[in-house]
Amino acid sequence: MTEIQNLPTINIALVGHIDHGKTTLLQKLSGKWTDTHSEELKRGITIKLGYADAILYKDDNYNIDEKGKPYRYISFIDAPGHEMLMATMLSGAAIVDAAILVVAANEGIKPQTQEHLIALQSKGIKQVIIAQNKIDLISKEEAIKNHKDIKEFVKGTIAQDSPIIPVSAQQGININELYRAIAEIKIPDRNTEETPLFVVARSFDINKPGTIPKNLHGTVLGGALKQGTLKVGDEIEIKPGISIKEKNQLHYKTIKTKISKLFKGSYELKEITPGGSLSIETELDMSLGKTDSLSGCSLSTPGKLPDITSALKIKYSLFNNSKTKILPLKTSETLMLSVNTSTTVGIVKKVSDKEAELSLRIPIVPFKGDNIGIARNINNHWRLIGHGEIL
Ligand SMILES: Nc1nc2c(ncn2[C@@H]2O[C@H](COP(=O)(O)OP(=O)(O)OP(=O)(O)O)[C@@H](O)[C@H]2O)c(=O)[nH]1
Ligand SMILES: [Mg+2]
Repeated sequence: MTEIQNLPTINIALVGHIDHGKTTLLQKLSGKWTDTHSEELKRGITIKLGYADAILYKDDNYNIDEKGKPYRYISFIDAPGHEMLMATMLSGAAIVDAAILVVAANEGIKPQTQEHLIALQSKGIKQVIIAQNKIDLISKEEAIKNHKDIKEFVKGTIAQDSPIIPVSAQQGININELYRAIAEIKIPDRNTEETPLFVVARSFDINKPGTIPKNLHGTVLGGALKQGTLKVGDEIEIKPGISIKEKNQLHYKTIKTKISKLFKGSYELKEITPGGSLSIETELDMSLGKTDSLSGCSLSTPGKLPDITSALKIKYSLFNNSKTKILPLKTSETLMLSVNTSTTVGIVKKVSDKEAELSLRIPIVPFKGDNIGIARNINNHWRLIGHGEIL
């Protein structure tokens, strides 16, 4: 157990265009299939974030078969590729340190290959590995051509110097090389002394039907600890908290509770520090966290979180490059903003070419300097057009 706590830990998201093989690759990397919801199985696509943890061992090769010495603890997050699920993908990107961008070699660069790379940038992620997948479907010449296309595509982006690793997720080809690249990702400095800050990406009820009341568990919050340390027994505060409708207006009520259990993946721990997919079991009534109702919230010890706000001032830049021209932001236009694991919609009140002030429909917990993804509604789809920082 202490071994788990002391293993260097990294959170990695799998991102990329729909059907390019993220979930299949994650299954090979972690040994687990993360698409489990009935709708996901029926449609063959990922809808919610998937979670799978693995311990990487170092022997002659890196492996997850317990050969050699434990080297790293990895929490993988599987993101959906469907264009309508970009907000979910962004919330996943908010809780990772690095990403694997999956590109199916037989299809090449597609709209969400590009959009997800931009999303990583908007979340401040700098470490990217590119998995050139489905190489079993193409010839050597096509693979070389696709490799060149990928190189061209990443020029001038955060993935400019990323390794491009040819794999077949389905056939299990070259997964070792991917493990090696994962082993080489630099683990960010973890700050365990600062005020704790946990961002919630999901909330759920873990009780089985028919559990007798005295054995009932409280609401569980899953996400990432960005800084600090949390211990069993700690008092915590959750913001914006629960929404209450009064006279047709939504109000938010901060929640106060206590930590009853802590988990890193499926391992129960007495305290947690940053790194890994973490879950906090609270003393809250289990009905409060049902169906992700608390996802997007921030959590800390009481009195430490900033007041929630519906008025936001940001500094921003648009993703203009030689291929895409993005129209400037306009006053009165509606934008979708992704802040940590939360998504909100805001109306532009004031704008210059570098800064903007927005009025938000759902309030956020504003941390100065936090990254923001900015999306605009284009032909009924939210498209990422820029990124910003809270002022
Ligand atoms: N031939 C071949 N097929 C693959 C490979 N990897 C994945 N597939 C197939 O591609 C299809 C899509 O795979 P998924 O892993 O569900 O793709 P995904 O990227 O997770 O899709 P979304 O989550 O919906 O974005 C499935 O039928 C897989 O069996 C591969 O390396 N080779
Ligand atoms: Mg998938």
